[in-house]
Amino acid sequence: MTDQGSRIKIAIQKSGRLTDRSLELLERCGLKYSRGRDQLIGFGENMPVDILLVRDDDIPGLVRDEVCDFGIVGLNVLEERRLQFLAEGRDQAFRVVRALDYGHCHLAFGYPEDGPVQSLAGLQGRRIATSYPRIVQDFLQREGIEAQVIEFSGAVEIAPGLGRADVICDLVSTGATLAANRLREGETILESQAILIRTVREVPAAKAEWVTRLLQRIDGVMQVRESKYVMMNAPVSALAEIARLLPGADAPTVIPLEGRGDKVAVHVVCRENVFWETLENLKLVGASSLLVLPVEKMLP
Ligand code: PRT
Ligand code: ZN
Repeated sequence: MTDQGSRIKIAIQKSGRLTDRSLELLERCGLKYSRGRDQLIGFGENMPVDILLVRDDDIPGLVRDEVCDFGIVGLNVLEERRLQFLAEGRDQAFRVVRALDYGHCHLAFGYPEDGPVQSLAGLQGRRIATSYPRIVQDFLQREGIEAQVIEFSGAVEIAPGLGRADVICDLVSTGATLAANRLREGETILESQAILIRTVREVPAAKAEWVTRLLQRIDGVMQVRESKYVMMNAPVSALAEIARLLPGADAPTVIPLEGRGDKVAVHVVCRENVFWETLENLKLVGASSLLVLPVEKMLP
């Protein structure tokens, strides 16, 4: 596993909001790694996969330049970089593989509570502070609004208070930061979450097998998050009704119960969470001895 040409490199955020969940995802795919002394690389010990720990803003470029085969980054960063690369004449810099369902937030306007601008209609000719100038400019252009976009690399929410902008456009998750700065949340221009990207070119043949395995494992990890294994006893006559009641269920396994006449054991994987109401409804159609178990791993 020392041949660099056959090792898959994945760029993730070094220290920030996406770091823990990204490492957890790779660990749940079975990856065991040791960190180098500089802490910038996690060397895979049991799979030919290495992790590069970098600033999130650098991840799209590392994948575009094929320094890394994969990257995990917020859609907000990805979209901002995509527009930048497009302006530089590179329309295909990376491919989106999967939305990973963590790191959820949205890019929205924030209007000073007692300011003159309270909606898109008032933006014409105003100053907008943001860390995502290209996404905002792109949105304004599509809406036919002419406004001055001022780039801030951080602390965007204090720009109106400093007199540097009339309005902001920033990431929001709980809304607490906007409220603390007396800003009212306005229109959302982008819904974001962590995204897995890969190089435009196919990986070399030496890596292909492990790439396939890794992607399958990522799918498996994502599927089991909500999946449940449900077991119950039930009358044969209730099988159709049971299948209808179970959310996202695969074809159930039906096992005869020794000496129990028309009763069978039903085992089924549900790809959505199973709530108490569902169990109560199953009981109403004749099911008994209901058991719901979490699913640890899954491979289609
Ligand atoms: O050092 P590096 O450049 O790698 O990190 P960073 O500081 O640029 O990014 P980081 O770690 O703050 O966020 C990484 C990614 O997490 C972002 O690109 C988003 O995709 C995602 N994410 C999810 C968020 C938030 N939620 C979030 N709430 N990124 C930032 N915020 C900030 C927001 O900018 C604002 O300041 O949190 C504040 C608002 O939060 P609420 O809860 O008060 O609304
Ligand atoms: Zn960043």
